[in-house]
Amino acid sequence: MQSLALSSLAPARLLCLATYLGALSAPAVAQVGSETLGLASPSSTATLGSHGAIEDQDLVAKCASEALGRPWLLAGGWPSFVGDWSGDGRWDTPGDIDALSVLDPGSDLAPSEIVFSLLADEGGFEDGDLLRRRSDGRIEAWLTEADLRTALGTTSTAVDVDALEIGPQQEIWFSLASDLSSSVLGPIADGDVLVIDALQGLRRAYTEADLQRFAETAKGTALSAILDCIALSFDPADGVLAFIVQSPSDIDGSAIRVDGRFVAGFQEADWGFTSAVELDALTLWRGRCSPAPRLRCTPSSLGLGNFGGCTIEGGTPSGLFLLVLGTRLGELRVQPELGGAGALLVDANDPVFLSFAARWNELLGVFDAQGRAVFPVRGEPLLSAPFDLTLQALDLGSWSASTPWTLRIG
Ligand SMILES: [Ca+2]
Ligand SMILES: [Ca+2]
Ligand SMILES: [Ca+2]
Repeated sequence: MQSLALSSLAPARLLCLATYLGALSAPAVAQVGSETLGLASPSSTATLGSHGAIEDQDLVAKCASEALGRPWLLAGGWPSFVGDWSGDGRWDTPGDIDALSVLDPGSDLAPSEIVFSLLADEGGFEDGDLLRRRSDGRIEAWLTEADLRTALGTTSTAVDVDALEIGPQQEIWFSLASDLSSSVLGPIADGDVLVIDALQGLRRAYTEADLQRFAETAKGTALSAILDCIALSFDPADGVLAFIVQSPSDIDGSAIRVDGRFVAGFQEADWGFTSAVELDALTLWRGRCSPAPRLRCTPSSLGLGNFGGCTIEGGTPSGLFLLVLGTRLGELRVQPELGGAGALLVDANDPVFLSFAARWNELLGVFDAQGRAVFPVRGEPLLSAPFDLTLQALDLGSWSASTPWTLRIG
């Protein structure tokens, strides 16, 4: 098994890893068909079988054909996704993601194609802002809460988007976290589904009572009050809108269609959570199922000179992987067909990345027969401490990027 220590990786000759990677061609894998893929976030900490705890801000992924969900972006990966949005020099972790949509559902997923909303104001953003990660690694408001207030005809600052789907014409399907009085639509319930589009402006697509009826049809029985609509997505199989409700507890993780059916492969039990779970964010799209190898390091904070350990699971059995490290965030898309997490999150012009890339042959590792690899890391003063380091692994056998992990050094 490959053993790696950052202590052995002093800057040396400059050989650009991007050039090296560009010279590699993607493996000639058989073209697999597309299917329904999903990303979701729980509303509070839940347990996903052997994957362990999934927290409020975590995103789990699932293909319709998979028996269980799996981690995609965890608390340890988020800092490499949002960077330093609080401006204190350290990368940050959002508290809770409560709405999520893929911007371009016609493609394989890359992180810059996700729009999301926060449960609470943080990082200089409002809980009603719709946020997107730019390809240069910065988070921007794709649509601001102020824009929404204008569209809704309200001056209330209590506008929190808790369900989101961006439609094929970039129209915004959403639901609010709390009831609101709108000068355009009158009273709006937190279970109503609203739409803003360029032609018609704001309209109410479905009422909370409509969703109650659809949920009861899907379940085949009368239900207690659904209380709230907390996630929205079109079913990519045929474009029918689907939603998740806050209650009752046995369907608050299931995607229910407005024609009174469940989305195949995305009922609550299909995710494989082994504790009670409520999914407060969901997005479905159609693409190639490409599970990302999962990278984790413990501890996430390393004092200078201290050792920690990293594990990759879900890699190609007995295949090669290449570790990619950097201290500046960007988006190094090696090739458009890169699977797994869909992109490498480091900045290709980061001097620390380039110094590691110069010794890429020392960053090669081998997965064991179970597709697992374990290696040590040591906190080295690559920059003046404290600083953050992002790590990803590139599975050369499946040509997929692992989930990111963030090491806080110093
Ligand atoms: Ca959440
Ligand atoms: Ca929100
Ligand atoms: Ca709602």
